[in-house]
This record gives sequence, C-alpha cells and structure tokens, in this order.
Amino acid sequence: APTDVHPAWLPPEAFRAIGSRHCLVVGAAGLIDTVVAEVERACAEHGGSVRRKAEGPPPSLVLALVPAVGDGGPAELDAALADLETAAGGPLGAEGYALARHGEVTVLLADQPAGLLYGLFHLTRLGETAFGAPYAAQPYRPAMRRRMLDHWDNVDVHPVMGQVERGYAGGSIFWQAGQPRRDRGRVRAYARLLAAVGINAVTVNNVNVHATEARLLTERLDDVAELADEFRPYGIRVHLSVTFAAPVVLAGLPTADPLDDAVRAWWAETTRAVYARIPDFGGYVVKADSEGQPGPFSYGRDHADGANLLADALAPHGGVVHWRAFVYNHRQDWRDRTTDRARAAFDHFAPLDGRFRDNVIVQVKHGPMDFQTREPVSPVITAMPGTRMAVEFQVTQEYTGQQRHVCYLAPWWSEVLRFGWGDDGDTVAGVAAGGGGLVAVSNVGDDPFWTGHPLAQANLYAFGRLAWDPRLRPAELLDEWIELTFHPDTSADPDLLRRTLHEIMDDSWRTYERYTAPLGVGFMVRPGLHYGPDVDGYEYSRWGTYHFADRDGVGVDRSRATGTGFTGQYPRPWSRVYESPETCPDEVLLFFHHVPYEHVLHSGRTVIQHIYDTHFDGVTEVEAACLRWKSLVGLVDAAVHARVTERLDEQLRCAREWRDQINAYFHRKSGVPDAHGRPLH
Ligand code: BDP
Repeated sequence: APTDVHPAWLPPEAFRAIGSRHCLVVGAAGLIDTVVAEVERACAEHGGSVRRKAEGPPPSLVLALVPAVGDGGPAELDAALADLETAAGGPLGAEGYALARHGEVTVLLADQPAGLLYGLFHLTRLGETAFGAPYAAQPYRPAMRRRMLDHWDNVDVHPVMGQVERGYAGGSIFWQAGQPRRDRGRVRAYARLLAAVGINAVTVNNVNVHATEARLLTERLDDVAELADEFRPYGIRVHLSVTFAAPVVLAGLPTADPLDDAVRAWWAETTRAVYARIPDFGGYVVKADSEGQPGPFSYGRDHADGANLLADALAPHGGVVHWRAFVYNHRQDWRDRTTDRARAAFDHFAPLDGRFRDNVIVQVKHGPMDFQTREPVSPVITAMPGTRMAVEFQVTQEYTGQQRHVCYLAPWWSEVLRFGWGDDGDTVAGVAAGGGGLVAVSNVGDDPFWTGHPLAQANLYAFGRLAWDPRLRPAELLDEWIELTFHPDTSADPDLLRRTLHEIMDDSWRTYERYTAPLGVGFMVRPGLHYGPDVDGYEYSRWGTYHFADRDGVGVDRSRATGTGFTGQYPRPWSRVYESPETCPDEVLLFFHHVPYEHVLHSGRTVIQHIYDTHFDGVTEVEAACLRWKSLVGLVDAAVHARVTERLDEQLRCAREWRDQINAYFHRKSGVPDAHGRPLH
C-alpha cells in the first residue's frame, strides 16, 4: 500500500500474530495468490515463514499456521481438518470458511479461494487470540451474497455537485480531471480494506449519470476495466451506473423505449462488448425517472419493463441490474397536502411485484424518504415477496453531519436490519439476505484518512461487517474497529484509549439526532447543502419534505384516518402501531403525526419540552466528546488527533447553532417557555 495512505483497519500490527508464525497455504489459483502475498508480506515484516503447496491431501483449500516448519505439518493438522469438515456440516460455499485451533495449530479451511481470503482477514481481527487456547471448529458464511458499495463519483468535476456527489472526503480515488487516476495504488489499497470487511462489489460512478460518465459503458470501457483489474485480486466485482437514455445519448437511436427491438438489440450488443472486455463484470445500477434522470415513464412503460430490458441484456453473462426504487415527484406543489413523498416508492413498485426477471434487484433506500437521521423502515421492503431486493444505506454522512460530526451509524443500521413484521419472522435483514443483499453509498475519497473525519472510517467498517453478518452487535463492531485501527495495546494507556473512543462514538448517532430535527420529522437542513440548520428551508419548496409546524403543533399526518394514508402501506402490526399517536413510537412520532406541542410522549414529556431538552442535551454531549478527545493527546497519532480536534470544534459550533435555531423557532411558534427556564432566544 502507498505510504501516504492511512492504513485504517489494516496497519502492519494487524498482521503481527499471523506474520510471526509458520504458514502453510494449500491451493493454487486465483485469490490464493492474494492470500499468499498477504501472508508473505506479514511474515517478511514479523519473522514468520510461508510454504505453499498447490495440492494438499484434502481437496479443500487450507491455510494452516503451525508452530514449526515441517514437510507435512504436525499430526494435529489432520485432526483439525477433520474437525473443520465436521463443523462445516456441508459445503462452505463460494465465500465461507471454517476456523479452528487444535493443539498448537490454527487452521482455516475453505471450498473456494475467496473463503480463504475472508478467513485470513478474520485472523487479523482475532490477533493473538487466534493462537492461544484451543477453540472448537466453527464455520462462517456470509448472510448476504452481495455486499456492495456504490460510489457517487463523477469522472469530471460537476459544476454543482463537485467530483464526488455528497462526498466529504476530497476527490474521487478513481477519477481525476476527467481521467482515471494514474496512480492506482490507492485503489488497490482500498480493495484490500474492503475485502477485509467482506465487501465484494463496487460501483465506480455516480447514479446521476452525466455525459462523460455515460460513455464509461462504451468508448471509455477500458477505464472501467483498469479499475476491475485492481479490485479483482481482492474478490470484488465492478459494477457501472448507466443512464437509461444510453441508446439515445450514446448511439443516436431515436428512442430508449424498453419495448423497442432496436433498443433491445443495442443493449444486448453493448453488454456483450462489456463482458468481452471484463468477463467478471458485475452488472448495471440504474436510477430512472428520479430527480431528472431519464426512465421508462417517458415511453409510457413502467419500471418492470425498464429493469427487464437491462436484465435480459445481462442475463446471458450472469450479470445483474440494480434498479433503484428511489422514484418520486421532486416537483410537487407544497400547497397540496395530499401528495406524500413517503408513499411514492411503494406506489410505484409494490404493484410490480412478480414482474421482474430473476436478475433484477430492486434497490430500496432503507427509509421511505431520503437517508434522514431517523426514519421508519421503508414499507417497500415488506411488500415485494416475489422480487429480489437490496437494501440501500448511506455510509457517506449526507444528512448526518457530513463527516464533520462524529456519527457512528451502525446502531441505526442494526435497528433497521432487525426490524420485523408479520407472523413468519420476516425482517429487513432476511429480505436482503434472500434477495439482493446490502448496498451502501461509500464515504471514501482521496483524503489522507480516506473519510475526511478519521472516525468516520468506523461506518465503512461496520457496514461491511453487518452485510456479512447482520446479527453482529454495533457496540462490539465499534470495539473491533477501535482495536484494529488504534492498536491500544501499543499505546501508553490502552484502557483509557479504548474506553474514551468507545464513549465518544457509541451513542454519537443519537447525540446527533438530539440536536437536529426532532422526533423523526426530518430535513430542517440547508437546502441543497444538507448541512446545518434551516428549519423552514424546505418548507415551501417542491421537494416534498415538510414539517408543517404552526402555532399549535408540528409533524406530518400520514395516518389513514385523517392524513395521507401512508401508514396503510405497512403490514401488521406496524400499520396499526403507526396509525395512532398513542401507539406510535416517540422517535418517529412527527414522521407519522401532526400533534400539538403539549402532546405527551411515551417518555412522559411533552413534545415541546422534549425538543428543548434534547437540544440542550445534545450540545452537552458534544462538549463532553470534545473534552474526552482532548484527553487522548499523545495516545493517538498526532495527525489523527489534530484532524479530529478540528472536526470536533466544528461539530460543537454547528450543534450550538442547531440548538439555538430549533429552540428559538419552536419557542416562537408555540409560545411555550422551557420548564427549566433556560434561554431559548
Ligand atoms: C439524495 C442526494 C442526491 C442523490 C440522491 C439519490 O441528495 O445527491 O442523487 O439521494 O440517492 O439523498 O439518488
């Protein structure tokens, strides 16, 4: 990896335990070369040794870390392998592995090379624990088949959105000044980081496909192929965002109608050429009929027609199309209180269930609006049992502090993944696992720390780990990340370092929620920018994002009884739970209901007092985080310390601004004073 790049969760120390041992790698092809290279690099650093055998006695692939270098390895190896096979209880699959420590040997077993690679990174997470007391053989298989990151990177710098749309970590790591970056060491280092958390698919360009980016599909395909070459050694497939209008804008066809024969032939031929150049190409990502992007509606067709067109072109090559469900009217009349943006994705997509080809993955944002700090789960996820679905998260912190604020998002993602309904044990994680997996918008750029805010790396880390296993606990993932990234054991005060980082980050999403828009009402951010408070910024605009605050109350009535009927899109029990303000959970009350300021929450507080209290508390918590971080001077890398200090200063300034504007606004609207007499301005 290039030296100017922060090693994130793969510093050399992470490989000490592996690299100080004698390693035997059994297996020949493909990603096994990567495993061998990783182990060799670690051993060169830490004094171990590597032996490779193309074929082993068992047919499976093995990485054995043995106490001494002998020809066949110790007898314990055979015993361990037998245990592993039994524990696996069947095929480990394309990416699974099994791990055991038997006597003095630690052994990884996999059916396929990718499994061995993921197993190797598992060892980096365990460190010396992997080589201590023996442990029983255990299999690990990913819950989701596809674990994907979408990059909203533009090849050219876009006049409004910059190079990376909603990017807060500098320029693109792929593209620079309209061309692929010449130094691709950084892409390779990124691929390695992603593989270490289990990511296996990446989209290399923005879902809003502008003119230059459209041509990546055809005349600039070589640029994509070069990126695919960097990702391949780490088991990551490259996908491309394409414009639905490609036949028109790239080939001059008179139409992009999905039922037109010439259009179908063009996509088939274009896709054939893509696979001729990139045989392991993943597929297409499409944002259609959304925020100005072209789509099938222009031709009187629906989204199943559109998605199936691309699916048919990809099918002979084993590719998939990720078709986004983020479709809504972004030019609505704010005076019309019956049009509800939250309803849109369901209204467009749920009726199409059962009409999509097998290689269509409908990609749904996890909430019905747009990556707010708090939203309910999108009902679309519950409503399409006959469709493969991927759930989309946003690792880049567009609405959650833009990598200037500490905001560890895994607790929220975990809540979303565990959300369940009906009588059959359905959950969001289950839908994703049974269909298209998890996708997230990446937060990485050419910033030396990858993510602008060094602590934002934890979000990328946790996303990958949750996509592998959605049952993992966010607080434990945080500790895992702290261990790998900061190596507290090498610091002067390991406990202080561990504890303090954990305290700053663990509840930081809820802290952010406390000082921003209250009780799930969302937005209240500066239009366009989406950073900092602007309570009425979107209130009289065309984007469909309103809070309806007046002198009596606040919130959006989405009930069936008196509102937009959105609650009716949920299955039981949620359709009933959300329908009434009495049963609706506090944290999303204003998403579903317009209530008086004096409405009493389940917490026992009134809405207005809740707003005041949480806004004061949120700022107090940020002040505490600043002090905690100060105490880490000398315990973390000086450059990291300086960067985080600078970000925390800005977070504190911004949190105070939020507190003052929100409290003043609601005080003026409601006329209700603070029960504790604090100044509301
Ligand atoms: C919104 C972003 C916008 C994206 C859009 C999307 O503000 O930049 O293009 O999502 O997901 O949150 O397509």
